[in-house]
Amino acid sequence: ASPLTCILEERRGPVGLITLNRPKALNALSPTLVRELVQEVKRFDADPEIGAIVVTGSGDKAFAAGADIKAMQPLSYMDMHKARLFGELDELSSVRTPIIAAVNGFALGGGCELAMTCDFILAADTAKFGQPEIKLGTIPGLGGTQRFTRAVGKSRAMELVLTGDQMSAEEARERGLVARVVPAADLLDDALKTAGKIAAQSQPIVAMAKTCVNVAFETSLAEGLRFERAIFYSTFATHDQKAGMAAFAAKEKPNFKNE
Ligand code: CO8
Repeated sequence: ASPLTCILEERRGPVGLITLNRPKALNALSPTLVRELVQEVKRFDADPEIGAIVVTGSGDKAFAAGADIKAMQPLSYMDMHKARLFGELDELSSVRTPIIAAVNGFALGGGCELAMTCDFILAADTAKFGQPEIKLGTIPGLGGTQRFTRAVGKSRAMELVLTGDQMSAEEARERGLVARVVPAADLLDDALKTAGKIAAQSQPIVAMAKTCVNVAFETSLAEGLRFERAIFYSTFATHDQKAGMAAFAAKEKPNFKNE
């Protein structure tokens, strides 16, 4: 495999840590960065030792300040159409391992969209979210008009997409875009600890729970409830449900085997 040039990846026990690493461009997304990111996420997903993934940005200034504007500026419609810029990000939707975005600093444009593509967001108190594409004469192209609107509601999403203004971490928490806000200095530790808690559970059961929550965004309530019930029943065909409930009754820690 060729060496990584735009991201760093490391293992922290059962957690895979990926750091977007183009600090001079505030970790702006380039085709290489996105290709490497998706490749390493998929590698962690295929690794039975890894139970959760954290994605963060290098430095304390930015998670990612968007797609690389300087690289995009000269592209034509046909360039965009043919290149399917950042199309690999669609592959993240088939990843079973939970992905936490640990957002330090700016998450703007494609950076905000990448964070929203993850399963949930933990934010530093210094984080800023926004879809500023309108100020560049374009619009969000990686889900910003869709996921942002579902997360914060139509009115505020419309205001930010049309003005390009930013939202604070605290507001993002109040509106449900982020799960929690933590002091910037504690963000990575907190994200790794949270990922560790998830990685300590049964991996197949975690994947089932993740799928069910995601279905809530894609179907009617009645369908979603039926889907959840079927998956709930199916957990009773696993070793780990037996082990988890037996351990509770015995006042012991469960020994999950991921089966
Ligand atoms: N692309 C390229 N370079 C960037 C980007 C970016 N998105 N953001 C920052 N940089 C660079 C700056 O050019 C600067 O480089 P240099 O030192 O060589 O001049 C360096 O990073 C530091 O940035 P600033 O000096 O601007 O730092 P400030 O603290 O003054 O400002 C901001 C920080 C507010 C974050 C500012 O940099 C900014 O506004 N950045 C652009 C934010 C933006 O508009 N993002 C949206 C980009 S468009 C997008 O994401 C579309 C995605 C959809 C793709 C769809 C594909 C199908």
